[in-house]
Amino acid sequence: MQLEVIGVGGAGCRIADSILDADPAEHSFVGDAFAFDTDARSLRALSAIPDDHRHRYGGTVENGLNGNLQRGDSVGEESVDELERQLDRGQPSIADAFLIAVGLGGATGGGTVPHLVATLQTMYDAPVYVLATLPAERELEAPESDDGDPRAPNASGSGEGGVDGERVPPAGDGRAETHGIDDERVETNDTGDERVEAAGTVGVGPGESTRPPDDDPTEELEPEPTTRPLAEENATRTLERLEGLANAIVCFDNERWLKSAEGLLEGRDRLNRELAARVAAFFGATADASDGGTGPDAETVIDANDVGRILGDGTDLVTLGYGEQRVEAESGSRFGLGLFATEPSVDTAAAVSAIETTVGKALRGKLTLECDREHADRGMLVVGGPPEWLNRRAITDGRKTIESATGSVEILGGDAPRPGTDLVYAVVVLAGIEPVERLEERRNEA
Ligand SMILES: Nc1nc2c(ncn2[C@@H]2O[C@H](COP(=O)(O)OP(=O)(O)OP(=O)(O)O)[C@@H](O)[C@H]2O)c(=O)[nH]1
Ligand SMILES: [Mg+2]
Repeated sequence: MQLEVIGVGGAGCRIADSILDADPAEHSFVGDAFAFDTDARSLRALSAIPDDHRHRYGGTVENGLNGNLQRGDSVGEESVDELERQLDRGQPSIADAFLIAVGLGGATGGGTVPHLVATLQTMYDAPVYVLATLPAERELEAPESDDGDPRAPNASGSGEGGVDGERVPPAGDGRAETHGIDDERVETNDTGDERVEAAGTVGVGPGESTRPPDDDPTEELEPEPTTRPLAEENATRTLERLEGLANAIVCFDNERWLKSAEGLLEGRDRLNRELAARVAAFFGATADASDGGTGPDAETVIDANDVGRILGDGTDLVTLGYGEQRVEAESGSRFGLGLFATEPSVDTAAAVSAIETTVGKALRGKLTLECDREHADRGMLVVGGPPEWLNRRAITDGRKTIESATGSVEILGGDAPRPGTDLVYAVVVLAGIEPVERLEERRNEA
């Protein structure tokens, strides 16, 4: 299955970028990836999406809409035809589905996505799925600033009043150091010791260059807001707008995935990688030989129809679970062992146990959006890994485990043989998971 991945707004573009980055060469599921934003600086900071698939819109809007959803809605409405035409740089007409990534707390993404989804629904037959992040509570904090500038960041954007770790002030010119996109420091350093944080009123997230772009050295750089007081309200409104438009909404709850003292700007690259890895594990399983993939075919292939059946078309919420375990794999080539390979020598009990473990982690572990497993209406299990480890009976048992946890009889199972790898992994997709506590609380408040 081939997906047309479209990111809208800062979060959406970064997530689309991460998905393209995680798209496995041998089982590529991304047909095209696009990034649309009103903020040129955010677009420039992307790494995987090619330049001609990045598009800035919104006329005179400079650095995004800073959470003004009403403006986002009008800009989105005015721009949707322009955005839709951008897609012709790729091959949207042969896509099996669209996946539109958006951060629900913002204005650009949140304002545009309902218009874009509606337009795609009328232009194409393929289903339109939305991949949406829910804001973290620590973003809502009113900014602490002397001059009342709503863009001035408070300490690291953390709702808990900042981290205890040592602050490293920005370099002498008032700008934080430039970090490359590939800078792994955010991930490798959990203590925050080496973090470059906002001091005073200039704040930038790691992985974000503060240098003016080469083409326009005079461009004024507004700091990115570290708090978004309207994020939760925006999220609720945009979710409502999507009702009846999107086929399904895959959710990712930033609150659950950030570490306790971590600000969004610090943690977001890691979060995006985690989310992209889950998306890739799921949709990568749907990319088979007919998509130009290589290697052995799955015993039970999941295709676009299966995905459509499980995700549905009633704007149901969807959550993803993931588990993996390293195993000792045959040292075969990635391109399939073929008929002439020596007999694989994996102990059945070990294979069964690896699958049981990963399915358990995927089902009981942290989901992209926490939900009561029993509420899921439909689901899917994909087990991937070295072919000799993919024990059929264990996969069937895994599917039954999910049936009994959810009480649903609509659970599909599939496998994804990956020769030459040493990971057994399981992805659990749960659809129709409402009521979800995280959202009900907000709705009741609204
Ligand atoms: N997971 C994740 N969430 C993000 C990221 N960036 C922002 N968010 C979330 O997405 C919400 C919206 O932020 P943006 O996507 O930057 O907003 P936007 O769509 O660009 O809208 P404006 O900047 O207000 O014009 C925030 O409130 C955060 O909850 C990211 O890189 N990853
Ligand atoms: Mg923005």
